[in-house]
Amino acid sequence: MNHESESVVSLEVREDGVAVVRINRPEAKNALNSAVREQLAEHFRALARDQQVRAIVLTGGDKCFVAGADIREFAEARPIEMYLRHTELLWEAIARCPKPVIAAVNGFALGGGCELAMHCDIIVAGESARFGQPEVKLGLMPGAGGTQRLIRAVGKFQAMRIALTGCLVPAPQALALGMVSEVVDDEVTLARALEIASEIASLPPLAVAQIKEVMLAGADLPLESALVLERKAFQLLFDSRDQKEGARAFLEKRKAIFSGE
Ligand code: CO8
Repeated sequence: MNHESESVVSLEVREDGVAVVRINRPEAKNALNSAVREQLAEHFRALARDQQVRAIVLTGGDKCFVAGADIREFAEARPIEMYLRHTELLWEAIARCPKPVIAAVNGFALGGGCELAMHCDIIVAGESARFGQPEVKLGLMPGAGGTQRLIRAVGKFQAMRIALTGCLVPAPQALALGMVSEVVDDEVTLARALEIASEIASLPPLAVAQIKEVMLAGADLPLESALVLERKAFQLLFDSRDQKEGARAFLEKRKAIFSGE
């Protein structure tokens, strides 16, 4: 690692099975330097394997989600140097996380910060949050999925407008475009994300994991192949105890007790 080992990303695992990953670099608006990226990846890799963890909340705190990649770290960089950083391996740790990830976004989610939010499965935004892909203003372009995830989320004409102008997208507009899942008062962003995470954490984890995997993998497949994938995952769940318990509890008019198996 080519950075100081200070902790810029904290992790808390709560009793309800929700993990809270918090980026904490306020002096640089939580910009993603190599320390933040590596620590994020380390936490996500560990959380993916932790059986106690059922859902993850990713936040940058009350003031700012993430103002992008750290511009200082690539101001003078050359292409081979950028290639050798292999930051795609760090992003992959988040993209491939099998547990649902809920972003709690207050303040700015710009550039790599907007891309980071789009790596998540659900985005809760505070009413004054602002999203954007301003890389074009730096002579750059989105480099961590921004062109592709944005166009898939909001369609061609809004994605082009946002990426080609580098404009800021206020949270209510982001909601109308389908860039975020919910907009809430700034003070309750994290609480609402935790509430959603906690609800998911109480549900059968095998079903939750299959839904996430099939939705993400299927979105990039031809419909017929995606439907086959869905059917196979659906059938697989009939081997889980939680499926039997869910059906029996419904028929016996009682609350299901899920074991996670
Ligand atoms: N990188 C480094 N430092 C930053 C960044 C950043 N992205 N954003 C803010 N900071 C620093 C500022 O330099 C400043 O530091 P200092 O106090 O030492 O001068 C401190 O944070 C506070 O920032 P401001 O004084 O600018 O605060 P304001 O409230 O006035 O403005 C903004 C906040 C609007 C967020 C403003 O800081 C800004 O525009 N930041 C840059 C936003 C941006 O352009 N982001 C895109 C970066 S490029 C990118 O993300 C490419 C992603 C590709 C990913 C794949 C990589 C391989």
